[in-house]
Amino acid sequence: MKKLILGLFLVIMLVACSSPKDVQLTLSSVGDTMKYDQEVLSVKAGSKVTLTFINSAKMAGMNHNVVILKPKTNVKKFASDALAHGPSYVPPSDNIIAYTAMSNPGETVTVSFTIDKSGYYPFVCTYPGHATSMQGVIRVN
Ligand SMILES: [Cu+2]
Repeated sequence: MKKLILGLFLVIMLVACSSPKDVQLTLSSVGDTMKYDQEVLSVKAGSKVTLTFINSAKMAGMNHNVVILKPKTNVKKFASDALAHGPSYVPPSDNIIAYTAMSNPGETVTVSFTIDKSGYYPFVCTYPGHATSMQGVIRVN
């Protein structure tokens, strides 16, 4: 009986430690369009998120990134500020949570970050001309 309890205890500890706090998210662009394949991603607050972005374009000039912003950021204004900050197109801003490198067609880039507070965190591609159609939101709860 004691062994069984100890065994159960170990199983519970293992489950608790293989923490669901590490989360892998994968996002892609859609072919040669200025679109992400998902507009809503969901994670639990406090998760250590590794976001992999696959640039699935084949056409030259279809460069993309993923810039994750604080809730209620004015994305339109942020994207217009970004235009003056090539080649990364990431302007200095307190509203940035994290961002990937600017990817070339066929390239995969990753970024890791942790968000502790629940909310809706917009993400956007800041390559010139893309922000209007290339947006989404990370729902943190
Ligand atoms: Cu883009």
